[in-house]
Amino acid sequence: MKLYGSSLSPFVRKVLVALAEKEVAFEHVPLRFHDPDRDFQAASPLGKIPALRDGDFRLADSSAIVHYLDRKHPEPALLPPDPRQAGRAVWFDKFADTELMGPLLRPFVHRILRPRVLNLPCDEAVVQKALTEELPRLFTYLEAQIAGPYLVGEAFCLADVAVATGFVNLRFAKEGVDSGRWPKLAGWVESTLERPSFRAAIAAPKG
Ligand SMILES: N[C@@H](CCC(=O)N[C@@H](CS)C(=O)NCC(=O)O)C(=O)O
Repeated sequence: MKLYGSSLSPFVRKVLVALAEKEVAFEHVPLRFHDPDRDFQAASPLGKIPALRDGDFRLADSSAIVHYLDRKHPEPALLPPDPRQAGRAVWFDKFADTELMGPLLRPFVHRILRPRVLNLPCDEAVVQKALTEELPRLFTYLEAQIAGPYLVGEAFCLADVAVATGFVNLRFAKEGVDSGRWPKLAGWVESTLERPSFRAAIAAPKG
């Protein structure tokens, strides 16, 4: 099995965590999005990372890949068996992808990716807007959702992976969750990112 994509990407990291949790052997190809590699292009129709190749099967999109892996390697389950919990896990995955990730990544994109990789300037005003206007209401929502060590039910699942992964990029940009204002969220982020699977994913090749 081959996973394409730099571990700097929160979406690639999501798959790296899933593979580590399930202890699946794989080869990591840490290329950037839109890399011309033919095999990668065949697996990722839009040129986005991550993409997966498993024998003659190819798949793009972190959520699709995690669902595939969960069926192929069911233990430990990342989609909870309980219908309500499964629904909530998919909700948090979607929330992370469509609502949270944009503003959560802005400090990383502007302070690190644009100046160091894309040869573009950092717009600190955009970063400050994310930190002071866009993220607080999302953090307040998450704070209200946390009642234990995991976002959904009694076990680590897709919801934890999908929401926590972007906080790694926030850390790369030297920002974090204010533990005075959002204590449960700050604690949950810290303990989730300490899991061996997250530590391995954070240390994985960046390309
Ligand atoms: N929903 C997709 C998002 C993937 C994505 O946007 N990846 C970024 C890197 S973090 C990318 O490849 N961007 C290039 C582009 O949007 O053209 C997933 O979960 O895999």
